[in-house]
Amino acid sequence: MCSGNKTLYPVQNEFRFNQLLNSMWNFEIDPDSIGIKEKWYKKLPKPESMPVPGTFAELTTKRDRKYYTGDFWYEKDVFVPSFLKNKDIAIRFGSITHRAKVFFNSVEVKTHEGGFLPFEADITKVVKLGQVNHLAILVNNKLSLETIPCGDVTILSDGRKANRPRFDFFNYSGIMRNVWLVATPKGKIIDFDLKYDIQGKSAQIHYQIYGNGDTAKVELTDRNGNTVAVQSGLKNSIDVKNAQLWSPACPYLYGIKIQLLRQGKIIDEYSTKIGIRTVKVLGTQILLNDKPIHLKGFGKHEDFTILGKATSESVIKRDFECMKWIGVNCFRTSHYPYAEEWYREADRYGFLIIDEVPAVGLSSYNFIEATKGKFKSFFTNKNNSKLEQVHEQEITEMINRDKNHQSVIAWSLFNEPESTSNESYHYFKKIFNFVRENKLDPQARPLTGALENHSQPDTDRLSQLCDIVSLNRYYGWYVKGGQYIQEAKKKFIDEMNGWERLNLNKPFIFTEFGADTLASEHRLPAEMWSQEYQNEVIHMFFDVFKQYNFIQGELIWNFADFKTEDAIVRVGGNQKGIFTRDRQPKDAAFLLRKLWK
Ligand code: GCB
Repeated sequence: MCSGNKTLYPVQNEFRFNQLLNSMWNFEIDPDSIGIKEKWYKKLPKPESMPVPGTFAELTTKRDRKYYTGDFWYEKDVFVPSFLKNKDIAIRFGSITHRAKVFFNSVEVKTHEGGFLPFEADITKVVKLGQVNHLAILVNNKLSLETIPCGDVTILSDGRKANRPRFDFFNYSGIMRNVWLVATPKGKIIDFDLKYDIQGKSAQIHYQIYGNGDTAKVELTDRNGNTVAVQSGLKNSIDVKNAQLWSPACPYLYGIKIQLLRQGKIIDEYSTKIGIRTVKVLGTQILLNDKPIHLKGFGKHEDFTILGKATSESVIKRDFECMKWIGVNCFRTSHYPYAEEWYREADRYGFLIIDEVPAVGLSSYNFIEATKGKFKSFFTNKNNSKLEQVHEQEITEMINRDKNHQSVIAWSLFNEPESTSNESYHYFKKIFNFVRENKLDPQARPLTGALENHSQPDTDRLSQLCDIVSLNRYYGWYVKGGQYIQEAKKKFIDEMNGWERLNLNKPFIFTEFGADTLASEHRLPAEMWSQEYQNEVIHMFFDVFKQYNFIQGELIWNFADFKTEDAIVRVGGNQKGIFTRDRQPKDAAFLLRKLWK
């Protein structure tokens, strides 16, 4: 069982109530961090309006606001109806980027570190029922080497702070996911674990319910709502004869209804959808329901024009429709856990997810310098114990949040950290042991992490920790691009021969490969940045993939173009998308559709 924040996705029934608080909120920046001293949590002095979910950086017309770094505040009046008396009442945030202090009726009720995972602020003791209450949140978006994602802050000549991300996506911040008022009974279901066994045509669902009742009743229903099985007890197994398994080809979902009882009386209820499936690694194969599966898909971002990283169910739907059209079965939530609505929809669509913690930028070189051989160990710096603690907290919260999604098939514990030194090995050994020894995931799904180009067969130290070895490779782009693409292919084959010789007996997947491409550019012969060149790079990679039978998947970088910081190698952001930022196909989309279908 995981420790840390436990916050089930809100549901509404006889026992539970929730109300979305999304709308225009009040907003004010606090560049001198005077808000606490001047009691801004009572009332903001000069607020402007700001959408929740939303992010100021994508909405402003001013550069200093776009890159604003530091403290800022949100404020909202919340009416809490009196029929919620005798309930536990909380405000639930889908996430706040990167850290938050929550005040309710001027009382500090919660602080939370980490910008991509949900948390609840319990307001039961301070709420005024049947009245308008005041909610205020102090947010801070500064990057540091002690938190994830990593970066630092520089001071500009006019005294303003400026974030320097050590990662290649725009550091959008604020309240970018849903916010709810939630009410739950005093005696309640706090959490539940599910585990599956499949034998031939039947399956067993092993469940454990955490809560303050003496027993539970669990009902499984089929797609049409007919009862399949009923079981009782806080910990037990349900036999399912003729089980319909969940897979990308057939994402069959059962309904599960959990009722918690105390002295024979139902005190709480929680319902959701589940799919029966198993995931294992066996030798060099990844097995879904005991059958080998080849992963085809993308590294993605939560990113869209005007929205930044703000959750939009329309974007989720469009992305998944494009992914179905192109014929993929998998994506990685590079480089942070996405909003919960992505996973709920992936369960329905049948996409497999490699769920990634925001451990990006743990390196003394950045992703471009990475190819230039600059080296200074990141993990010798004195901030590592704080970093490790935050890293572990975020892994715990991610697994806790997502463990019951059938779409999640693996956990990615890092993206491109320093990976060749003793220090990094020891740091990550602790991180991987933390997950395994504490049995954070009841289903013990495979662990992985994305390795950058320094991790060659003779230098890498982290693949030995991984159940699946994930490589990010840019042969034909950062390594020997354009007219040198043949050399790139040779180097790539040399590397893969090296891995083959090591005979790690583990599945390998490619979690990144690709080329920046402007949708406007055509060139004959192909040149870098043109659509023809993106196709050439894809052909080159697929040609090499088919030569090695331990390669079990390819997730191309990236699903769509996305916003980054300004840089001389970025034209309006990263252009490696197979779709444009507004989700229209580049030529490569038609090529991949052929290769993947
Ligand atoms: C990488 C990073 C990713 C970048 C990508 C690129 O290796 O993991 O965040 O966006 O390269 O396009 O440079």
